[in-house]
Amino acid sequence: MPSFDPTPADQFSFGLWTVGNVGRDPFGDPTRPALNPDDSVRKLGEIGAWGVNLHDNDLVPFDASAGERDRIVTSFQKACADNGVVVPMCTTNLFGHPVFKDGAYTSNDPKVRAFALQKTMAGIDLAVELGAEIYVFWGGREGTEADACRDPQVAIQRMREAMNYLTSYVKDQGYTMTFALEAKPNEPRSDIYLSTTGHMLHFITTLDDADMVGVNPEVAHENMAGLSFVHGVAQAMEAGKLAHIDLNAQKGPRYDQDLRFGSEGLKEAFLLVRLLEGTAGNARYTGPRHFDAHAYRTEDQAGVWDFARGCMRTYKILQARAQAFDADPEVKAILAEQSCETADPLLGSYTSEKAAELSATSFDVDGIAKRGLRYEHLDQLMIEHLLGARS
Ligand code: DIG
Ligand code: MN
Ligand code: MN
Repeated sequence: MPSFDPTPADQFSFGLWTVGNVGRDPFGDPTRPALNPDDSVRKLGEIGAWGVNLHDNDLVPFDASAGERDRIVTSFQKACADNGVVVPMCTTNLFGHPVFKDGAYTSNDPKVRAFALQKTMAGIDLAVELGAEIYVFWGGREGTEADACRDPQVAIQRMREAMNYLTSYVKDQGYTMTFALEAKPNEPRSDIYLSTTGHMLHFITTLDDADMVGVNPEVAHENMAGLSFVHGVAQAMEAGKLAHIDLNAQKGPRYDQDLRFGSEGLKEAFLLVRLLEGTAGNARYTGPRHFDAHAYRTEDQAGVWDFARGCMRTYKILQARAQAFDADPEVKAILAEQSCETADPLLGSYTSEKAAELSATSFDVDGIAKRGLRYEHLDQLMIEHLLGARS
């Protein structure tokens, strides 16, 4: 049995807020003590994680003085260096403080929008100081309950204004930074603007610096919308816009569960890892594999590290299963049948000659329709690889 121990080459990362989750939920108090960021980094290094991510206030308290901020950052940088852990991604907490209760960049109050920009610029400065080159934007409060409160078109325009302002700030400072926009359909707001990865991919095309901006899809969030996460990630990859990814698990459309990767939706997790690792022959995703998830509320600190190890181990097991699946001669034979037809000369780029020939072509539609595609056997082979019944 191969080793499924994580290596830096796997680029597995966790947010401070994930392993530091204290088990609070809307109906219950914390079940675990808060973790010191430096201790989290040390433990992440011990279990083989490559990177640690953070919101500004996961590390620097909202009301910290400049001196306290510098002391905390210096200590954290040392912890990262001492434990061989990098900081690939940072983001801004624009959802915790009551000031953001009706949004940050989309708030009706221009002072709130200005404060959100100020806080984000400081967060980007911190990211650069820590060596991060990916900056995530998750608009947890960018939404509504009372939809009459603002024209949703204006909300999009305010988001665009904020993104354009902030990419200009990055360029003005001479930073190297890619923005990664993270969609979610709802929670904590009744509806959140730019609710899926698809919405974000279009929104990016309307930005001044679209080349600096990609997406950060999350398994749970697309599943909350009842969508195929694999198809959303595939569209982002095909567009060259998969800047980052939040891996976790979700038991169908319900509240955001942020469960251990692969603990639900195993078939989708397998197909996701197959896509990201390119075992079927597509270009491999080369960015961080970030587990934006947390341990069950039932767990103590030891259980948190069981959770973290489980995320990484399941990813590597699925990677091995996907490699075996795509190397399976029976799988290859069925997939080869699918591409047996050489590309029909009538397809591809349009010419008037081709169109005329196509219009004059007669098709054996009944003959084509009768063809069995052997997908039942193909999917059964996948299930058997997943269950370890084939290797
Ligand atoms: C929630 O899925 C969001 C926040 O945890 C954070 O802003 C972002 C970073 O991955 N994901
Ligand atoms: Mn996330
Ligand atoms: Mn989530």
